[in-house]
Amino acid sequence: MINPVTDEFIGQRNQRHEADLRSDYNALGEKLARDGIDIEALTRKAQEFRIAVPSWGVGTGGTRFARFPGLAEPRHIFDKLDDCAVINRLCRVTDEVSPHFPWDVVDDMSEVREHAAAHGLSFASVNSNTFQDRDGQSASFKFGSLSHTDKSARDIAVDHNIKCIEWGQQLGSRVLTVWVGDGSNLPGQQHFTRALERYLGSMREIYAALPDDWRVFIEHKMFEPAFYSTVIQDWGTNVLCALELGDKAYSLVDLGHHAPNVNIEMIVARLIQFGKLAGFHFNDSKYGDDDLDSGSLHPYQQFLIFNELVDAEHRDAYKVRPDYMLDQSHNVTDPIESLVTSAVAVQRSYLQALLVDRGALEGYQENNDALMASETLKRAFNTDVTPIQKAARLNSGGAIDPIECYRAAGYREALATERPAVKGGGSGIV
Ligand SMILES: [Mn+2]
Repeated sequence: MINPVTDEFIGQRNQRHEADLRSDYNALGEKLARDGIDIEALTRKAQEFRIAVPSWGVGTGGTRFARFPGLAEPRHIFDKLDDCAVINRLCRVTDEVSPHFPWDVVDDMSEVREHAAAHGLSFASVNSNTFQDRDGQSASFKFGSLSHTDKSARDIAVDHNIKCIEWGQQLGSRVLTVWVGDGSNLPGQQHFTRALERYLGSMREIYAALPDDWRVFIEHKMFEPAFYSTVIQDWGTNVLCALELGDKAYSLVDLGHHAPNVNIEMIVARLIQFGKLAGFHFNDSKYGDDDLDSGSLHPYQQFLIFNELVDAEHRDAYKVRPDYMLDQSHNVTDPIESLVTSAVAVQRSYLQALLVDRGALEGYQENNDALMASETLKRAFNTDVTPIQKAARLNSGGAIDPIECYRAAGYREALATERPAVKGGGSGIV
């Protein structure tokens, strides 16, 4: 394939920005030093930060109404990995890819692993898809999958999840993420308790098939595709199921899968407290969607979530560190650009949370100084950590200005002939 986003090209573009970066970095370093914060230590933390990208995220998404293909969209998992490699080459924090099955299945999965490895990529959690039927499937998922009233449909869904584990093993993954679209559209359509019992019965079979070093992440979602009720609708049902299944089951938080205005950072704190936080699907949301770019709308909420995560790190409260992943759909932007800026936005929240004066905050909390407790968080959030992020990328071989670099390289234009436009395809709305 043709790829103009080479290390050499990135290096050339960086030369235009290095003097400005040095000046901004030194100024921020002096400011932070007055608070006893070492900018070099923060830069190392920025370089160590990692967030996985979803294989489905690099395709152009759609809505329930239409999908407008972009230029040189990926045609299969190998093209998707090529795009993921470009994302990582630019921002250097996304060296893991989370695949979706059966979308990303090929006859010989070792080819997928080798293709990824050649790009320096490896695999995060594998995601099972039981929200659509395969060609010729003997029992439909129209009325559910793992919780279907028909055992033969449940069996197909269980078998698929077990196959996902096997494909994941071939890719070197160690986590299965299960999200089901099961639910109902009309009151009375489904017996809530019996549906959840059936779900748990299916999940116990999948859980029993997990290798010793594997975990299963349960993902809840309030609505969509079912619009009256869903079987795993919120974090409460999620964590009850994770507790029911056992030590290898954890609860995943997708930021867009809650009711509007829900205090997500508090849910995160609760899941950490009881050792059940799996990790995140990061995105942003305005109404009922789960697909906007991370940090594009509620950067303070994202910061408050990271405040809980850094607090937990500080208290050494994790049994297992949570996994970070982006899960968004890009209808009007180039997915590579959105995923790069979103990875940078999540990394920014992490760095801002590292700036919180935890000793001072605890003192204000103990003395019930509400205003100063809030101001302590605001002070960290209002610090512009951009120079740290740019320096981290430069140190790691990435682009100081990744979007400018990507656009200058002309990646899509270079691939336009090799990857002709196609209609349809998965919209990536999970
Ligand atoms: Mn998700």
